[in-house]
Amino acid sequence: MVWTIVPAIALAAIVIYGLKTWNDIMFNNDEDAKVVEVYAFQFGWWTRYSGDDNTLGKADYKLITATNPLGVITDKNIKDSYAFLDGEVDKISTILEDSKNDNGEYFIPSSQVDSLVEKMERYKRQKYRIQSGIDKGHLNDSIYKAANDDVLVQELHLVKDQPYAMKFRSKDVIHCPWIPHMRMQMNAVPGMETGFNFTPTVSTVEMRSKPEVIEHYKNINKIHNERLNRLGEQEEKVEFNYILMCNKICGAAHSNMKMDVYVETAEEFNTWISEKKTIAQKASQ
Ligand SMILES: [Cu+2]
Repeated sequence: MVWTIVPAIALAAIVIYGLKTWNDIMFNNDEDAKVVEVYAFQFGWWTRYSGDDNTLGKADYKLITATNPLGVITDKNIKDSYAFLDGEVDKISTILEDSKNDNGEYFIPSSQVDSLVEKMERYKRQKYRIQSGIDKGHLNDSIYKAANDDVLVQELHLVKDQPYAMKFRSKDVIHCPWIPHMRMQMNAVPGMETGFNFTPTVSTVEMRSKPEVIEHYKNINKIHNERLNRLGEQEEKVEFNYILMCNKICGAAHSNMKMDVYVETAEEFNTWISEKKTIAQKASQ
């Protein structure tokens, strides 16, 4: 009997404590937490700050273009997508027209015609889906206004002791944003949003002044510069930096998925972010 009751109580305690911690991290509705998105793609990262409204603008993969890597929904991005899709359709129909002889028959293989037509239909469908599901016409500016003050960058700056609500998305395959020094990671899964709450408590500068970090980097610099000397290159100093990297084997350049992370003072952060353009500012250029 005692072998049943004692483990049962012990396990119940562990499970309840674990569940409480899990809920604190995953379903934390702290309104002071700043919302920041990290977006994964093969092979790199985007960081999106939610701006003064602390709300990320909506996004949809159908709007992803070279100039809108996260598919953020704004009136301009919708129009840009139409222009891109129409352009692709025009290009293909020109190729098809130019592939006909004087009798109006194709002189290229029919398999090639089929694949061009298929491609063209795909672009048309994509435009139709944007028109029917995303584009709300003159209401776009009010419905999607949360995106206006969002800021897109490719590094992660965090304010020390500021609570954050991190959001993760992926463009293509499952990635795993991981900040090893903070012992935190979360899968970024295509088609859904994941996230957690956390508060960075040790700044980059403080980390650099820790004896064990100094000792560790002394060694790194020694090895690094021995190598540079061997190669006949200029010596350099490597300093501690937090890093966010991918912890899921996601493809050939998986190991390139690194992004610098800075934990700094609010003043430093504000100076840094004030030099970045918001989505609305970029759109009006
Ligand atoms: Cu990855």
